[in-house]
Amino acid sequence: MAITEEKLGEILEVYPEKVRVNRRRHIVLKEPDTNAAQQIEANTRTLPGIITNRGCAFAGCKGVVVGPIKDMVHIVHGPVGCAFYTWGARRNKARAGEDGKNYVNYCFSTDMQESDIVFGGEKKLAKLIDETVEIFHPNAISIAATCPVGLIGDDISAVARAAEERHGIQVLAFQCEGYKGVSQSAGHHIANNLLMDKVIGNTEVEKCDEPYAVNLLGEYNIGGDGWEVERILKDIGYHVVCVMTGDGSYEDLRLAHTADLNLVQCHRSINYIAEMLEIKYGTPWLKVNFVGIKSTCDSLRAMAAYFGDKDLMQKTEDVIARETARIQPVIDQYRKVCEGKTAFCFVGGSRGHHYQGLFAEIGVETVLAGYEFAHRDDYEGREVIPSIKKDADSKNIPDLHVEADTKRFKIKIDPERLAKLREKFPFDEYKGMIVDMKEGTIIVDDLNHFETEEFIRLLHPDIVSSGIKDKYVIQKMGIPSKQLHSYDYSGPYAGFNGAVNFARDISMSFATPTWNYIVPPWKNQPLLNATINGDELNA
Ligand code: CFM
Repeated sequence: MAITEEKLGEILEVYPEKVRVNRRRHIVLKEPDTNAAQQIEANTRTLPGIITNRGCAFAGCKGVVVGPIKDMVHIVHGPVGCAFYTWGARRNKARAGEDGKNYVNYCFSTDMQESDIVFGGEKKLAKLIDETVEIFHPNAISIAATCPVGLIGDDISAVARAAEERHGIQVLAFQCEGYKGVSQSAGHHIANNLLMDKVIGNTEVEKCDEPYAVNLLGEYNIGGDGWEVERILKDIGYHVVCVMTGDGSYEDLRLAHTADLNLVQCHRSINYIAEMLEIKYGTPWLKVNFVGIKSTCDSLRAMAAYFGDKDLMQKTEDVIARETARIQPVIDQYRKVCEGKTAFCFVGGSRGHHYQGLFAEIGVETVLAGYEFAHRDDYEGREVIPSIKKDADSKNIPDLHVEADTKRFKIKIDPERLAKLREKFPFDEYKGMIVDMKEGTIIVDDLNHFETEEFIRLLHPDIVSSGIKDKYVIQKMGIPSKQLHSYDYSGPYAGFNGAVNFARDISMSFATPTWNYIVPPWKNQPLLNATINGDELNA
């Protein structure tokens, strides 16, 4: 059943009027004219009482952007629960580099107790830093502030400065208290600012000696995604200077200014660094998407076009031909199971868009999609950025002001050639999710649990891709639910091998006999109600 304004009205009817008006602004019914700009409200506070899937600023900073950097120790200054829930669950995998350092498997926390809240936790934090250096010898340390730290006023920056002097390594203090901002998105911004300010370029190294040097931004190696992307890039002949931040290292991050091109996978979490790298060092960025076969091929071709080298272009085509010939027959088999099915695709801030192409490649149509915490530009495209109104919450996170580095700024590509490439490829550009969605589909920002159930009842999707907070509610409704945050212990799903894994896992979701034991609610309800001569008819 397609969604109509009337049906939508019925779903929202139960809300009090103010809530109804608010929620309606977060929902878009895709209109036929794809050129007509459709506006959505995003990155504003979730209304009290609504059960949202969102996280907090601390989660976005420590859990998402900073946490995966493997040769640093990441200290959570706060209660142990904050540390635990931003540690293992995200599946950002890492292997030790040449120096043997990988602390991603450890969870570090000051484990604040009542007495620390009353008397302050600075001494405890300083002691933990000393012990950490003594036992683990990390290349650098991060301190992430949780809510109580901001409330009691512990000065983590002062503790960090003193520790830097004592130990001679960088200690970065992230003021990312959970309550700053409306979601984890605020934490991404805080993390981007400090990494840009203190880490990137903090080295004597001026240039990279390898050809085709790229940074991979916004790739967090969930389930090994980054490893599959790196496999492909290295096969073609690229040199990956650093990955931000999946399986990434502090040492590599310092060299990020030496790359010739920045690749942006997740626009939401890292666009700030991409922009600042361009201003400071003159490095353009390319919006890539390594989820889905076509998107992967498109991204590889855009990269090759940027470098403009004939051999590189040929190698790109060779790898694409070899990989697609290898995987397509396998995907085709799985497609037989999935063909004609429909999906909801609701994830955090970029995957709600990125996975739609991969779903389509296995024959699954996305009928509803959305983001937990994205901004309007992730829905409508970057051209709306100047028109996004600042509110008290967004003003809370200052923009870091950067200027061209007088010594290191370098034009990497002839501006005229870049302008030409822009006509064909998304350099410094992201057009957002809405433009890629079909007429009659629905886009929902900050989808909540009530609306999830109501849209499922109305649209009867065959699979819902979402997260742990709603997975089991959905499955109890008789619908397979695929976590696209953690991949349910599977993956990688990126690149060519990832596409095969995804096709296998999704077809398995459909093929399992489990669903014979659970009846979706609408299966017990008549699809048609009518009366003939006073008698009720149900069909
Ligand atoms: Fe970027 Fe992410 Fe996402 Fe994100 Fe996240 Fe994640 Fe995500 Mo979960 S950085 S916005 S804050 S792609 S943890 S790896 S899956 S919500 S869609």
